[in-house]
Amino acid sequence: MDSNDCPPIFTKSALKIKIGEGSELVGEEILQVTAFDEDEPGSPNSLITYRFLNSYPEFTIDEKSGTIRLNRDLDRERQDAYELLVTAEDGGTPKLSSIAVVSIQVEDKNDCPPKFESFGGTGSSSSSLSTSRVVKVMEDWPVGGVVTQVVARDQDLGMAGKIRYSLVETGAGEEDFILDEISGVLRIKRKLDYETSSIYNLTVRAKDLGTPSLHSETFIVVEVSIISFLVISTPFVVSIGLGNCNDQQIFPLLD
Ligand SMILES: [Ca+2]
Ligand SMILES: [Ca+2]
Ligand SMILES: [Ca+2]
Ligand SMILES: [Ca+2]
Repeated sequence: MDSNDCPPIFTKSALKIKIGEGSELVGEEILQVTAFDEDEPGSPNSLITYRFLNSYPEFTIDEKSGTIRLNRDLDRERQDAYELLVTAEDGGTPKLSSIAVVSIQVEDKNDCPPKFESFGGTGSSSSSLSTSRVVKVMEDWPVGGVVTQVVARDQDLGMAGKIRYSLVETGAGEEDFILDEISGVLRIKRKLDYETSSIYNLTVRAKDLGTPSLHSETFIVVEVSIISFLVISTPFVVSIGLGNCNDQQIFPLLD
């Protein structure tokens, strides 16, 4: 009469695999764990059941075969590694079991396009709209003067997360501006002239250096403010009766 004196033993108690992120392998077998039990073949004492001790919705295990499948897509930006604890338990009384560890590393793919951050204006007033950013510049802002800076982030690794900025040619007068492809700083390239162009609707692209490359776009509205030497910027006070008559302001009477 066999007694249950042998626990199931995994052929490998520690396994490491790498899986690319994404959904390509959903439903597929990614590996199989195997254990042996030396008690009487065909008896409950050697009948093995596989289970996870910790559970993730991303993985399932077949109780009888030890086959581990991918149950849903992996996203390296959400979780880049898993450690699955698998137990193999026999059907004896009492039950005996052992544990194996499956380490899964999620490999990166270029699945994140660059994402523009909220706006930071420079040297001029600014406001942020949901789809475009408005920057006001005086028409005498010098060539080379900074108008604004765009910043985008990309969560991918390596080249897939490196960003280059550019002005998209849409015929909106982008040749009057220059955008630094590394820093995202927008500067004036040609002297602005309110009478020629008082508003620009620029399209800015951020692309990553992944293969294939991903990109996104945002919009900058540059409003050119006219320079008027007649503008009086401070509250005007007419002084009368103080000092001599040269201090007094004299206005023509209008009909
Ligand atoms: Ca056993
Ligand atoms: Ca991802
Ligand atoms: Ca990624
Ligand atoms: Ca990317």
